[in-house]
Amino acid sequence: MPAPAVPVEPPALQWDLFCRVIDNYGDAGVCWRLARRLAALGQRVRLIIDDAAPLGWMAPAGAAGVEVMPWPGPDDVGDVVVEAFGCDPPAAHVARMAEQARPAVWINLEYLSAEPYVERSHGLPSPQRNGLTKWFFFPGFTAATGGLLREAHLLEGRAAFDHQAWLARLGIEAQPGERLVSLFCYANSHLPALLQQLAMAPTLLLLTPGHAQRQVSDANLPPGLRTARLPWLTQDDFDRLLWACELNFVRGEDSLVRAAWAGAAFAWQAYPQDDGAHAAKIAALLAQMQAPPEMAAWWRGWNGIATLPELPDAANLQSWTGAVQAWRSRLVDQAGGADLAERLLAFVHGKSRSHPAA
Ligand code: TRH
Repeated sequence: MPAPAVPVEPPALQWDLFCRVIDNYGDAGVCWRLARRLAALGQRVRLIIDDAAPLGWMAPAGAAGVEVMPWPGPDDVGDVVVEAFGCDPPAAHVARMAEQARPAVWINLEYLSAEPYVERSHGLPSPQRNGLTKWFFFPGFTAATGGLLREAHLLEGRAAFDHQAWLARLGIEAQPGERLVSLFCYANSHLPALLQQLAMAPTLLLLTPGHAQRQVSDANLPPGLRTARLPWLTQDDFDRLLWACELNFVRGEDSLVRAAWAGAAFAWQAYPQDDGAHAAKIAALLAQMQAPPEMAAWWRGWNGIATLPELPDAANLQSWTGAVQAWRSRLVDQAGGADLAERLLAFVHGKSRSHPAA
């Protein structure tokens, strides 16, 4: 009788992940999480980044299997080239890619959105003038997209998390009966109103560096509200911050995903765009989350699209928490539980096979 077939693991690929830091921290944040996740899946990763400064606080310890390199990166070409957010790898690197007998799989990792165009565009080829093909890979919230980054055992870690011990390490102590809320935001004219609304129940508001700390001063806090100023946290501790709070205010792309995994009530501030494109992003995300109407209304107000309603009290905030947790379950279960890195790996293996040596 023939021996049963042993599944053969494909060999580790060399990934070159190109990142330009344009604005804020999402570029570096998403690329670092992807690099680390691919390395955890046994891949070899070079993260070529034009400004590595944010990694100094996000990931001071680095990660096994990830080499951080300054732009323009290496002289050789790996098996996979990922350009984050259409950042265009250096021309010399693209020229070297075009000379390869077996071209690298070239991926453009796009921005995250819940809008319908994502499913239509995910996985499409973009033929280049030099004969190469660049593939669009869209993160997203459905099985027909590239999915979301989620580390193995993240939710188990979240379930076992001891928030009091973690807060104590940061020197933060909530008073009895005080709820914990985190704030990571852009400039927002509704902040004074938010502070008033939060003060309706005893609250300790944890302020991240930058916009949140600049806009909230201890001098004008309503009674009932206390604040603590956080240092820049590592990405892992940023996750823990969201786990420690019962209500999180997040912004941009990466912290939105982390708020989903945290499973606590949250409000998202989209990066405001002059053409108002953020309104469609918010509407699509709320629909995808199946957010209850009062949550959707508050989010719209927070994003300056409608009047800001009252924040629900703790009992009514449960409907937000329930919606986030139900959404999290749906996200985790889809595509056989594969996260973005696993879906990207499978996509790249498919393209390697369908693109034999030229
Ligand atoms: O910094 P952001 O606002 O970035 C955004 C998004 O990338 C958006 O897509 C882009 O269009 C816009 O910039 C220009 O928010 P985001 O995406 O949540 O990234 C923040 C990163 O910083 C995230 O990886 C979490 C990390 N972080 C820490 O690691 N420690 C901290 O203390 C804080 C506050 C954040």
